[in-house]
Amino acid sequence: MADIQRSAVLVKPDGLQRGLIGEIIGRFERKGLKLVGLKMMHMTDAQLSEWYVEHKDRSFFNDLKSYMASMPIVAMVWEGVDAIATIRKLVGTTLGREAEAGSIRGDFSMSQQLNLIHASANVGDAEREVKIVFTQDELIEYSSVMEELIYADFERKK
Ligand code: 3AN
Repeated sequence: MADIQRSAVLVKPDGLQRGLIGEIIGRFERKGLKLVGLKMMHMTDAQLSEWYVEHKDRSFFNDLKSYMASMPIVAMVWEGVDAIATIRKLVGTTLGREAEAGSIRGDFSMSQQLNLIHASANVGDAEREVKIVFTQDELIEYSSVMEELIYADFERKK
């Protein structure tokens, strides 16, 4: 049985400033993921405190929030079978200079903090994160003509 999931993705300030939005979206599109939400925004301190709640006691928490609030970001929601783990693999591990070659961080980042992109770590985080930046009517339901080329029939049945 297919597990169709949604993942919240942010192109962080460094990704936007470095002109990597198209590159990142292109990788997800080519993989076969489906875009269901997209916007450019400034994240507020309140949104970031909620977003990074698991890091609230870490030394880098305030620094991370100010960097994320310093410039606009692009927020997206991508959908697909097992989308959460699939996207984490495309993104690569946290420390850019050690991330796997071929991943987004592995190909474009050297840093632990300036690592270009955020992607939900698990189903609970994805549900929480999507709600922090998107309202229900900003998530667009549509059928993609590509789906039957990307998945076999049995994989597309929920
Ligand atoms: P990931 O984004 O790979 O899931 P997390 O959840 O461990 O990584 O960390 C969230 C974000 O916090 C990272 N993307 C990175 O920007 C920042 N971060 C993580 N560890 C550090 C650190 N030791 N120093 C500074 N920033 C960090």
